[in-house]
Amino acid sequence: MIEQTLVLIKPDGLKKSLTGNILTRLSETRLEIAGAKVVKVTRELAEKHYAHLKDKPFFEELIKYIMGELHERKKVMALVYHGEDAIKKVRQLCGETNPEKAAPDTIRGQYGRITTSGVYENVVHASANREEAEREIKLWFSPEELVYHIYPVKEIVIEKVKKLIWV
Ligand code: IDP
Ligand code: MG
Repeated sequence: MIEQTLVLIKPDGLKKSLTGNILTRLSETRLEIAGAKVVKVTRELAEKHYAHLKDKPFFEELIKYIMGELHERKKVMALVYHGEDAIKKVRQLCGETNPEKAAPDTIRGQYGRITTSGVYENVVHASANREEAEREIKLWFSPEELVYHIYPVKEIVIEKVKKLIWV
């Protein structure tokens, strides 16, 4: 089954200069990158992304973490990987949520840590299942930012849209 999955290189991954290493590990999956960009994460985006965790005691710290407030890097790298069984392949490579429990040869096992204040700094996010992947890809990317579409799209005409262009 051809799937797409969202990967985020979290602010700790960027601060630790792990982007290249993480992309190299992800290339082991032989999946294709369908989209990639650097995103400044607003509180609104962070809260939507982690909406399912809003009742957890670590929610506020998690929002600060993904917004980059713990790492002086107010951005994440967002990627969509595309191909056969993409969700499971990427998730397995990332490893368990708790970086101390993640197998040592997974990305989280290699590079993650738990801070003294209890945040799981696990350097990457990966969609957990098909429903989550669809919701997250549509939250982080517009169809125009992806080279392959597995979810239906439609064309609309927008007039009088304010945008930046090169002068
Ligand atoms: P996942 O990232 O493996 O899918 P989720 O349960 O969706 O795990 O949690 C989202 C993120 O919240 C995790 O990646 C981790 O950074 C953080 N997190 C999850 N559970 C805990 C916890 O028990 N303590 C501290 N942080 C946690
Ligand atoms: Mg999750």
